[in-house]
Amino acid sequence: MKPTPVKLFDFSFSGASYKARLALSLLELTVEFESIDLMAWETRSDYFISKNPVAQIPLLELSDGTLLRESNAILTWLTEGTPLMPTNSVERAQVFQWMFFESSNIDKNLGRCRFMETYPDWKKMLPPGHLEMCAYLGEEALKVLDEHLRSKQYLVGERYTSADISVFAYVHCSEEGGFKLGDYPNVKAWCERVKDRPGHIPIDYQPY
Ligand SMILES: N[C@@H](CCC(=O)N[C@@H](CS)C(=O)NCC(=O)O)C(=O)O
Repeated sequence: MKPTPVKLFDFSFSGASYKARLALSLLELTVEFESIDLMAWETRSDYFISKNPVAQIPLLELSDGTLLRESNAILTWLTEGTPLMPTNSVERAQVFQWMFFESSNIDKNLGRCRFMETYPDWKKMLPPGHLEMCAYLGEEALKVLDEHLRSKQYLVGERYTSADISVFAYVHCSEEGGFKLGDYPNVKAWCERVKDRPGHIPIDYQPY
């Protein structure tokens, strides 16, 4: 029997955690939430590291005791067997293609710029030029996305999938990191379509 999700270790500001929070809402799944305060270094506490040695949220606890980490793996597991995850092998591969792109090109660039602009004290921890490189690579990622969405409503197979959830998480709030979505009209229109989906919740919605 497939285990059920029971608890999400989460933090409101975190775009990675938002992917899991949004999928749970879209799928009408109720879980317990435990806030792990990034700014108070709670991800580095002995309590949390005993659950996730990588010291990162999100972390999803399942009814059989499994602890699942990595937002895109959590998203894949939650949406498996639902309309949010295609069954066609090519479309599934395309969902993963966008999730890997998200992890390497979006989270690392748009997500990092948003974090550093929101908490500028942390900028001193970065090597010189690092944030400028993230800003440049973030624009490159938005260009790829905007071109893809020129003739498409959603990222894969013309319907809303977990690829859209994954990529939306850090793209829709990228203006907080200094990006201008007005420069990417297809991305901006896609963000509005995603926000209109039944069950959608904003990133700062706190279910606890
Ligand atoms: N690849 C991971 C990244 C998760 C991640 O970067 N989590 C951040 C918050 S958004 C975190 O927990 N940082 C705490 C730390 O590094 O101490 C995923 O997608 O889940």
